[in-house]
Amino acid sequence: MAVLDRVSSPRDLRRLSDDDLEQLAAEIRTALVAAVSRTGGHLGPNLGVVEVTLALHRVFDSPHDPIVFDTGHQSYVHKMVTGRRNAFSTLRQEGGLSGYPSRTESEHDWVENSHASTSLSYAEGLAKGYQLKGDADRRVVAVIGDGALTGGMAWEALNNIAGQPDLPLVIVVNDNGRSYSPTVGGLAQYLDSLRTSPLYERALGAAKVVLKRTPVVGPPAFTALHGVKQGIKDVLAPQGMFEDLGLKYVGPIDGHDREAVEHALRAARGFPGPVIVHCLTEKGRGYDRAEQDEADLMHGPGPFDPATGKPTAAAATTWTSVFSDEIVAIGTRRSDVVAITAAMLQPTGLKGFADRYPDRCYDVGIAEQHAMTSAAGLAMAGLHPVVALYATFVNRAFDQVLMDVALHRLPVTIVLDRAGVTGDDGASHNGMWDLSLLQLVPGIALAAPRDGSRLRELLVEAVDVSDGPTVVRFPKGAVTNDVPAVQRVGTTDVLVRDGDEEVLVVAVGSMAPVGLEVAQRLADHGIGVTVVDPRWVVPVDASIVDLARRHRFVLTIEDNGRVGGVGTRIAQAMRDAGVRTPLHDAGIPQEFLDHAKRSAILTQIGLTGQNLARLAVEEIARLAADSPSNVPASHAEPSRSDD
Ligand SMILES: Cc1ncc(C[n+]2csc(CCOP(=O)(O)OP(=O)(O)O)c2C)c(N)n1
Repeated sequence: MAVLDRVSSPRDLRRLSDDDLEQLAAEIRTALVAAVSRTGGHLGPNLGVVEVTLALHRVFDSPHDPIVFDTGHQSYVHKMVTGRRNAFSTLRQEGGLSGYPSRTESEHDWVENSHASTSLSYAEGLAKGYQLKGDADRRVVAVIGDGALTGGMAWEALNNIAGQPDLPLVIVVNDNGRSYSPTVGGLAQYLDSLRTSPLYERALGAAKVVLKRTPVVGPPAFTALHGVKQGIKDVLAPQGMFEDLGLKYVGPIDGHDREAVEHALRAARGFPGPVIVHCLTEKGRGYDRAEQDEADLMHGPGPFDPATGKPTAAAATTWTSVFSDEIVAIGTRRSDVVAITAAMLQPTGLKGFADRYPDRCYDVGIAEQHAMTSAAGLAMAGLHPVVALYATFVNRAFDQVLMDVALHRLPVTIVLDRAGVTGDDGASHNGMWDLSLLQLVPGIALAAPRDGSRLRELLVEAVDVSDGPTVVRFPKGAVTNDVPAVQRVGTTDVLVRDGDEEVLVVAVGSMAPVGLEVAQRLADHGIGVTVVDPRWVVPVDASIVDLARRHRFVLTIEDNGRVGGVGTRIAQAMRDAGVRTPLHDAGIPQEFLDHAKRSAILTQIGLTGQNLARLAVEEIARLAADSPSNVPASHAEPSRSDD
């Protein structure tokens, strides 16, 4: 019987022998590769934390002792040993296991995350809360990667933790030297100095022997352990950054030596204050395709063949790759264009630009806020920065866009990939807030390209703007076929003009194909329809208001939250101009959407041609009923034949 089959809760782990535990680690790795190769998901990060996770669950009493995984993408092993092993065939599938910790799944999952660098703040609050309530026997653990440790929130939390020397809190730094790409910055260099020194390698062997002999009960054990490690650390890293901050430090420890990790954790558990346990791990450990993965494609691959590591789906031209090519072309023409990524060079498509113009491309770590204000500084210096983020992560930098970029009318272009429903990664990865948030910013211009040609065109237009921020947002995945315009009015493309001016469909960006389907269905019902793509959705183009005035009903369709979205903004512009045409603003309901395929979610929330055409037909029928003389008789009854 596989050892994994004998583990249904962390308690079972504590009964296993060393041999069983070694066997278990191997079985978990096999199960991880098998599951992720079928469903896609986070592989490299999870292969790297197998021993650390086993050690954590043997030393701490989850869920009584909360274990908070930063970002949460490395929580699969934790899920496997907390009773969810048999559900892995449903990973990231509708109704199945989430790719991140999920409170509805298990009492062992304390937070719902995916946005990085929050674990230390959660942990600090939990520990402080238990302290206040007198729950002295509870220990709180945060597990944070060297990548997540580059985020500003982590530093804010460290500052607060360091100011509470009697706060019992264990911070496990899972240091694999990488975010997606190698982690950047001074902290990374500091951690690297601990990791790579040959002195450390030699000292580690000796230290392990001492560690394993150290009795591990309470503060004295910590002191003994710490003394040993202090000696090592001082040789290697005289600056002692963590200790200078006032935090106890244990490490570095070989994160694949489960026994050594356990010893360190037990010592840390017994210490009555905050302790950093620094574990060195290897991303992708145990699966050669992930270990030799310089481009870090195994960080979060789609379905792949485990034998070759190659994706099983045919490669398609993605929105990201169109952006990637165009930004290189722009960079070639414009030496003032510089690019910034927050630790996502490859995923945001900036790798090509970085290869071509290494001096003009900056990876700032998981630091969206800093990225934005640094862009403001670059713009003040006379450059035109392009900050490439996933749409969901721009939420982090709202104040910086508002006060640091826009207030100074600085020319910064923000490129948002993964805008709209992304689906598989669940609630926090959907890019459904950017248009609502960013349209609050005075002087900003927001573009939503409908296809690859428009993405290229709008990107060029965006970097040509010299007074204030511009945004270009587009969805995840394969780029759709180009949708030609029949006419351009103002900045707006007219895609369809069919029959009388009855329904005006304003299709935002990637919703153009849905708009076209609505038009086709309305035409089938003999209803006149105009479909437009505003291209620049903010500010609202005057021609949209003019068109709205001439039509009987306006339907806006956007892949963004309905509250404060483009539809609301157009309705407001219409009201301001005295245009009373009824408007329906179709978009994403203001809810946290469970993970599922994008197409399934769009259907579920009614963002389909069929549903929206029915809505428009019904509206035209209602208007006809209100004033029959204005509408051809053939429109009076809505048809439901295509329900
Ligand atoms: C605020 C934010 N920005 C960007 C990301 C995208 N992201 C997910 S994992 C990751 C790298 C995390 O590195 P690290 O913490 O070292 O964990 P590892 O994957 O190396 O185990 C990044 C940048 C994110 N999750 N949150």
